[in-house]
Amino acid sequence: MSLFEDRKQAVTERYEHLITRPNEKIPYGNGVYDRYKYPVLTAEHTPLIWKYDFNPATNPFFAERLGINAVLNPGAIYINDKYYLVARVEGYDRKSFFAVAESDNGIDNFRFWDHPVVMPETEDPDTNVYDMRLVQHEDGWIYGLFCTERKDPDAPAGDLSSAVAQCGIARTKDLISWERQADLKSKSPQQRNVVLHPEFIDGKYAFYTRPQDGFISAGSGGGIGWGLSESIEHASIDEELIIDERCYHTIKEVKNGQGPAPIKTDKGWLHIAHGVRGTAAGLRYVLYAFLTDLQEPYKVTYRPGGHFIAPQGEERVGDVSNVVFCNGVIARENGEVYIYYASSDTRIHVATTTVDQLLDYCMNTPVDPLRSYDCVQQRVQLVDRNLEYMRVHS
Ligand code: M1P
Repeated sequence: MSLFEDRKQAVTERYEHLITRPNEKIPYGNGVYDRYKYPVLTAEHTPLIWKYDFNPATNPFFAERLGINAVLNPGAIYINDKYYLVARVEGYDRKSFFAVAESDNGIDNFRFWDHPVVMPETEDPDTNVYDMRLVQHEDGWIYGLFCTERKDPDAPAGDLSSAVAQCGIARTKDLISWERQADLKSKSPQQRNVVLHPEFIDGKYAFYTRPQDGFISAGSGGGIGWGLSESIEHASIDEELIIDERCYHTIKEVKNGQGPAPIKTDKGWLHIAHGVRGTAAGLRYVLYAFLTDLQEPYKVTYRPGGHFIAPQGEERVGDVSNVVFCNGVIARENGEVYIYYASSDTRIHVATTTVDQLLDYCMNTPVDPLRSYDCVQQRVQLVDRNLEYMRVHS
């Protein structure tokens, strides 16, 4: 066999084995959700035809021509009995693009479609696009809101890092053809982690936002915001209300951001978000959860303290270590919930749970009392209640 055929066969077999490998639930969990042994998508899951030239005349060594560096931060949606992820795929050249992968069960066997998404542009071309939030809106469209990043036009000469992040908006019926709308307008110089609420509020489109002063740093801004727009074709928010603030000495001290669109339940809207704090080893991103009012989704009703998911084991290491990030969740009508989170900006995992477990978590986890003394009191109360319960029931 030629070197070309030999390598092609070995690489193809390894790829097929990877994308058909069954996943395994890690036993015991924490009673809130279950993690799985294998990531659901990695750079290695991307189709070989995206990376290799399959013609031996032009690629005698069966060498990679266009590498993929990472697969992360997917939007998620369940349509016609299938689980779809619109993943952020990052090439070796650092540019991200979107691509759809589908699975029958949501926990393994995700397979990318042959072609990545060709996202139309506005008159102001995007340098980089990433982190799509998929929303089935009650207006009948599926929306994808994502970050569009461009070089800061006001950056001084020689500054090749400063960028402006804004919210790109596109809509689709089939995840194949996308209609790009105008970017969201707001008063904030930077907008990332913008999410469309699935229902109209007062007849308007409602957005979760994250106003920031800088591309990386919240500055005087930050927090999860909320705003309304008459139009989605030319979305514009005049007033942003901060509904979930950053807070000193918590998991969201440096910044935070809404994750996927919230899940509607009879007890309110269930939100998954990310919180960031600074450490000697750099920023640490964890996930947290909260519940908001059913009629007034901008009013937080329950704030469980601390993190909901934090990077663990191998999840802690990657291109941007010590990060978990979530912008995709699937809530089935039967109450099952699939949380898709990326670790360290490198790979995608799933955690499974139910709406009942998430509501129990939100409504019965004590709030962060913000001071060590009060945290001890909180724990002592739990210990005392347990000892009393065990005494009575022994
Ligand atoms: O590197 C961690 C994350 O950083 C950004 O999130 P945020 O805007 O909250 O800082 C995003 O670029 C995200 O993609 C990335 O995972």
